[in-house]
Amino acid sequence: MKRVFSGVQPTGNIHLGNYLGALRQFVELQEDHECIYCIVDEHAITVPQDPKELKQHILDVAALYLAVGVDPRKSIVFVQSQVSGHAELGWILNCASNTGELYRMTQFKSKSQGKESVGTGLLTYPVLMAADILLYDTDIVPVGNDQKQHIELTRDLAIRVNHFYGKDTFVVPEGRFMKEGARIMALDDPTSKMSKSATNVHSRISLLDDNNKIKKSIMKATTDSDGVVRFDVENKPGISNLLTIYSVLSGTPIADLEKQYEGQGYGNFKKDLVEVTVEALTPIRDRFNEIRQSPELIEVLKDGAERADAIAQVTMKRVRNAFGLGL
Ligand code: ATP
Ligand code: LTN
Repeated sequence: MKRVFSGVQPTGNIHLGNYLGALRQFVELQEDHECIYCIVDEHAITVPQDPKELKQHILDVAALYLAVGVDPRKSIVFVQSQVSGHAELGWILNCASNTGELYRMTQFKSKSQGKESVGTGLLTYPVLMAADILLYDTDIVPVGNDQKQHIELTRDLAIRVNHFYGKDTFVVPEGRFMKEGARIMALDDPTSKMSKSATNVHSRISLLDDNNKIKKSIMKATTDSDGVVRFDVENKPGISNLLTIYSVLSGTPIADLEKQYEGQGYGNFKKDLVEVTVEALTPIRDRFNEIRQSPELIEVLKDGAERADAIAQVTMKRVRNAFGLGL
């Protein structure tokens, strides 16, 4: 069975972008792959976090994994900081990377924009991500489009190390991206991606938003003035983004939706999208509330960390040996 690894940062609650771009794949893949899903708390501290809030967010994201359908009997679910191999391999890979390739990362460029000095973690963060992936001899990494460049870097590092230290040091992984939903855009600005950390709460729909908030955010969503429900990312990015969300959540092809709303303007379309979204998210929210309270959640994460650590230790032994580290 091929091995799958992916992670989500506990920097806030999972939104529709995370769900449609990444988590939907997590659930699909666990049927016929060996899946490892991580809550990457060490990534979250690349920017300052409130320690109490971070602890809560870790459990929120874990509960959301399970609420969307990740099954701990099929997949390993754990918290990154509970397996020390991530930080250790992160260091080793730092020494195999060069600053030039890290400065080129578009996420680093946008997060450091205009600042004279930024946290070192923000620069070296993709190396830790590479460590997360390579630590488990991962074949497939299900992620959103925004992570493409980081996956490429991971592959480059694996190939480079294999070249210098032996071709069997690392498995070279591949990214896996959805055809529809790999890049859900912000509702208030369809030219930038929906994100957990954007300040405007109406830029995103969190999986835990109540029905009123969902309605407000969708009704406020930026569209255009020509009032035609048509998919055209270049000229009509707002309505195209909403069409994508509608299509994926309802399972209706975009072409059918265009026909259905022909000559109707955006009002009806948005109203129906509110309904479709509420229908999709209500059961997730209900399951979340149940799981988040349950003492079993911690047990799942402890058991997951143990199983992950067992795999990680085998890799670390091999990697230390390849690099000539230790006795
Ligand atoms: P932040 O805004 O705090 O950087 P984020 O919303 O980008 O967070 P992550 O935890 O970094 O969320 O990402 C988790 C997964 O969700 C990744 O696989 C990422 O590619 C995917 N993802 C994030 N945003 C989107 C989006 N707008 N559309 C599709 N997939 C997304
Ligand atoms: N960098 C990712 C989160 C992340 C990840 C990973 C995804 C950290 N480690 C390993 C896949 C595999 C992000 O910011 N979205």
